[in-house]
Amino acid sequence: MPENMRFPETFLWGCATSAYQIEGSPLADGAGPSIWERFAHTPGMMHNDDHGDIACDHYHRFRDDVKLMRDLGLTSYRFSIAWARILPAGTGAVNQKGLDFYRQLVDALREGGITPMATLYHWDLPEALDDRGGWLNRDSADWFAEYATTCFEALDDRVPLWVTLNEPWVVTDGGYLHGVLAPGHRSPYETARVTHHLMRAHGAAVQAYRAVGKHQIGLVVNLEPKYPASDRAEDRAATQRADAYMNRQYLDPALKGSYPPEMRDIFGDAWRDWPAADLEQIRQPIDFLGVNYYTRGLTAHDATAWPLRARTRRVPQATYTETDWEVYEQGLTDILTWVKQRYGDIPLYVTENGAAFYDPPVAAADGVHDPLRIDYLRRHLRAVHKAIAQGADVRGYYLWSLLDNLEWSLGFAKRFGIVHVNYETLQRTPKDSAKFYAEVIASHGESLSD
Ligand code: PNW
Repeated sequence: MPENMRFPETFLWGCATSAYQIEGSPLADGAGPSIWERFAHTPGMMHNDDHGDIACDHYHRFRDDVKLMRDLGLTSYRFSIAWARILPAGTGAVNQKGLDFYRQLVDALREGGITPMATLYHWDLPEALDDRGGWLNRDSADWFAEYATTCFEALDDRVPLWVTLNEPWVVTDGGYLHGVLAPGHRSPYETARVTHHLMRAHGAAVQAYRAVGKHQIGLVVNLEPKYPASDRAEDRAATQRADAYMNRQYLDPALKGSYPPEMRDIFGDAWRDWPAADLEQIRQPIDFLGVNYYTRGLTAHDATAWPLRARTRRVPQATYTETDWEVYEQGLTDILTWVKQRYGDIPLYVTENGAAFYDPPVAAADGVHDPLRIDYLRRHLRAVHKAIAQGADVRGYYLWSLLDNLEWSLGFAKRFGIVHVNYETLQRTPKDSAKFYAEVIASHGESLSD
């Protein structure tokens, strides 16, 4: 007898996207430029010189995209709000047209019975704030709280689920350590500082929400369970550092009020001990935690890998996605149950999970066949079910992504969507994986039993 894969009746079935990756028209209707606007138009930063000027043109086609979501049977949708559409200079004057766009989107979702989850920061800091030091400026927490409050006041009557930050680790590692994401800096000193300022901003936004909001707010982190590549002591120590760096660096301050002890070992002088009052501000009770999961890290010691002295090992017999991530679904079960074990009972959402595999730029007459993506999704949805069976309080799953979109500096070449986008015509074509997901949703997961 196959195991019954039915999910709880109230489980939310969603897709996730982010503003700069899908909307296009980043400067329309009074919006200010963001750091991604600047980065994407800096020669050499983007694959194929791609940029978000048009992207999926969701800004003009959002009603059609909501129709696609209804056809899929989605019960929730996670999107992000572009800070510089709301506050073109980052602080100060509010741009009503920016708020109107998101209000219309949210109203269309609700008419379709789709619960909105809004992310306040998915990497697109207003350029005007970057010119004032951006996340390196200690005032950034206040800037963020001002922006967050503006959004709460305008939209909390119709948005029941809020996210402060998307993946602070990626912001710091990609944006300030390795320079592959905006704003493209490379400094361990900056990285350590930005981590702390992002976490303070998170805390400040949660505090602001308690003053004006009536629903739920949480944090989204990308987690990668780290496993030692061997039993050797140096591989085990490297695994601990990698886990501290990617996973505990954000969850420990948010949920326990301290940074992991390994941080100084990793960053040396660049790490600082922060004032206790800061840590208190960071540790605000949150209503849920969002977990983005793509892969695991089989970890080995490597003295040349700066500054972590650890590297993810390739697994010869494993399947890899187009972004070179090992397909390892057990890692999703492991990380969800690890969160419960380390941080206690907290409502969880899988706020992103999905894969880029090769799909042709133009859909064929009979659609887009993406069996590898279906296989990836089936394995990971079963892994979520397994985590629930083991006691993790998982309340929803958001597939990354609804549409093929701008995969940041990797450009449009990496396709994560279950709906294909033709970037010449902007035509949408649901892939086979969209039909697969619609069946999962319609059967509350029971179709995963086959
Ligand atoms: C996430 N990593 O980014 C983001 O939230 C999305 O905007 C993005 O499109 C999606 O995943 C797919 O990449 C990540 O290196 C980027 O571990 C890098 C990592 C994880 C997540």
